[in-house]
Amino acid sequence: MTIPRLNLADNPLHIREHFHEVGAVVIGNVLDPELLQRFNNNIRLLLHKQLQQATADNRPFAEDNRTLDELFSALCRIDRHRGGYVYDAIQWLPEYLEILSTSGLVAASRILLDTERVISPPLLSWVRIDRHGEQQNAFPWHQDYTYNLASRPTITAWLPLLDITEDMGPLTVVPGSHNFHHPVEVHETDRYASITGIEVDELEAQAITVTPQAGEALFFHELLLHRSGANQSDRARWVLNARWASLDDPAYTERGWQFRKERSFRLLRELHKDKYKPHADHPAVTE
Ligand SMILES: O=C(O)CCC(=O)C(=O)O
Repeated sequence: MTIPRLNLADNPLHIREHFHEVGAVVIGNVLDPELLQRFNNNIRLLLHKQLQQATADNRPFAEDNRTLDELFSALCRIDRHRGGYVYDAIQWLPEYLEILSTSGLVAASRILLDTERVISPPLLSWVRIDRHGEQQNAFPWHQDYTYNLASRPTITAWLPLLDITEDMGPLTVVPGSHNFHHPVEVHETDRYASITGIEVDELEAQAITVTPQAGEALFFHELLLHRSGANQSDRARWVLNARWASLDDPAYTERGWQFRKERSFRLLRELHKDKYKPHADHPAVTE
């Protein structure tokens, strides 16, 4: 099974059918190239400003011809913390909000969730910048239901800001794996829940990597099994991760559209009682 590559202009029924069968689709032209360019350019400006502070380089932004990735790499080499400031501030750029609110992402989410009424809880979306050697931020095999916790289902859009190549560690997924809801074992102080009922070797044998290009988006179901790849290249992997939920889920409305805001697994315990297993060394908190 492969991941279908479709287009926003395709028949919505056809797009939805593929999504239900495979659990994931790549949809092209979801992002206006001019908007993407403006976004990337303003991230360059953030990087340029941090570099100016960190060095004696006073050249004006208009004369700084370094690419987005060259600037990030230069900044992280000088001061990794400053790279972190940019990471946070990206989400405050107007173009970031513009992408979430006006792009084809909204249209595609409506098609995939089969409703006109979609919502994107802001703290569930972010831009990932994965550099070679920074594997601590890589996600092991998981299903997103553990972290999203908005409507059932919530979908993820994985949208590269720059083209992705195989050596950048693209997302690795198991097509068709969204039909099984795996329990998780949770150690409340851990960052990630551990998925259970999987054989990693078997998953690896069925897994494929997906390399959508800038302007395309990989959409996937909250139960699709996937993991991060390891970036082996000398460039960073720039990806916007957005989540979309449906307002047609009465249980989501009933709890006031709460979603997972903090590292805690409280909401997971409440919403997926039958899937939540406390880790043997650390009994579940009962508040
Ligand atoms: O981009 C990645 O490496 C992981 C993203 C992911 O697993 C997710 O957003 O659920």
